[in-house]
Amino acid sequence: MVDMNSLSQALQKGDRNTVVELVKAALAEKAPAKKILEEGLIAGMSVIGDKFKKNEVYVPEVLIAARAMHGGLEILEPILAKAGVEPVGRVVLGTVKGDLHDIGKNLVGMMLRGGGFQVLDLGTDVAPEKFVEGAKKSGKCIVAMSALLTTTMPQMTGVVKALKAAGVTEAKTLVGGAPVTQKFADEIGADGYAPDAASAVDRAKELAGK
Ligand code: B12
Repeated sequence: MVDMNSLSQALQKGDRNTVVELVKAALAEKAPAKKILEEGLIAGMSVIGDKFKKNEVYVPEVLIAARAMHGGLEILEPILAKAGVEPVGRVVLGTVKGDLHDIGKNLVGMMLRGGGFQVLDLGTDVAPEKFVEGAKKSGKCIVAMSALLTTTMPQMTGVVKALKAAGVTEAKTLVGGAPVTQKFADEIGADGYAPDAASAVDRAKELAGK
């Protein structure tokens, strides 16, 4: 029997090959895909998330663990989709208009996927209307915005306003990026702020009501 803890451990070490092998072996033993996802992959990624918050691991370790996670998810996703397993929530993610920084955004996206969210990544330099379009497509979702420049932070205000103007009331907004603060989030009327990728998952879960 494949032990979910060894799968979690392999993910934490960033050992993609072992993760892929163990996921395949667990499926061959008829372990439910949801269990493999929750007790193996998501459990491992949340350990990495906690360590990242405490500065016990750094960006490269998170990226390697996320790559291993991705290996496992590729195998599980079609099975989960067929079984109709609902994601924890949907996130429309992007770096705001005029801003090309995407390392932090990508990390946030990886951790959110690791937390069981379905992520629509719109990339960088995303105009408010693109966020609105993505949110309309996704229905009940979280619009997550990243900004690394003080000059592009005001774009977040634009997105919050554009969502309201378009009547997209089902979408919550989450903001982050090095210059962004809780105070700024409050000022622009965003629903949430998180200082790092691991906390982003906690906030997103709160916003999704999970
Ligand atoms: C790498 C980098 C670049 C790369 C970007 C490559 C890429 N693909 O991303 C390049 C070289 C392209 C670049 C360009 C520029 N850069 Co630059 N860049 C950086 C640098 C060194 C690191 C940013 C980074 O990736 N950090 C690592 C990640 C993991 O951290 P992070 O982004 O903060 O993300 C974390 C959190 O903030 C949070 N988070 C991030 N997004 C989100 C979103 C949500 C929803 C949530 C909840 C959380 C969250 O979680 C992440 C993970 O924990 C910073 C300096 C710094 N130390 O921050 C400057 C910096 C951001 N850049 C700066 C500048 C000025 C520029 C340029 C204008 C330079 C120029 N004159 O051309 C251009 C602008 C280009 C543009 N239009 O965007 C300034 C910004 C100053 C300011 N206050 O506005 C900085 C601070 C450097 C400095 N000290 O002057 N840059």
